[in-house]
Amino acid sequence: MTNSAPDPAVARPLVAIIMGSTSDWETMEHAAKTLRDLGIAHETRVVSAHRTPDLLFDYSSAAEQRGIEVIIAGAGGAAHLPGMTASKTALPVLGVPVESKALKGLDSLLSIAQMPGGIPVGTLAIGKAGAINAGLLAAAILGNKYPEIREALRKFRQLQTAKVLGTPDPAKAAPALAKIIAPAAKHKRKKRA
Ligand code: RP5
Repeated sequence: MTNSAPDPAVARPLVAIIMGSTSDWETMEHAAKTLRDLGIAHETRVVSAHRTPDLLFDYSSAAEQRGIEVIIAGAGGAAHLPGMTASKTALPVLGVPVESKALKGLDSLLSIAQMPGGIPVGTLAIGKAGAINAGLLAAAILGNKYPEIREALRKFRQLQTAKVLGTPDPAKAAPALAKIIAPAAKHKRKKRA
């Protein structure tokens, strides 16, 4: 039996994107965009490990029953959200270290990655790249069950490869910039003559 992925426009969300603060949205919106581009239904919520610990427990405990299949959790600084979420659910939890002002996200990265054996968090890169990759990794996990999602991910990868191969010379990839600069350079030469 094949599973068909629910229509993202009407469906129950398969992925939950949670974050410690609204200030994390600037980073986490890239995970949401990635899922949207792949047509994966998802929800987004602020759930703080420190400021709303009871909500964190309730949300994480109920996620599986509500039909969520992957949780992406982003947090910065003393980033306990992904690890504590993982401690309350058997669903795969992907952690995104948000770049902190004080330590550039190294604190977030270590807080999320250095889990004790027994409670894993799949930890991605700091910041935007990590948020995008969390979306792609969630798609890869779901792709094992939903063929349309696997296909969407395959198409994304093909397109990405074609884009790189299509612009092998970065100097030729910036004609717009050359057009802006060239007239000014001509003008300067005239003046000197
Ligand atoms: C963490 O503290 C959040 O994940 C956020 O990255 C950081 C700062 O939060 P705000 O003070 O901006 O709300 O819990």
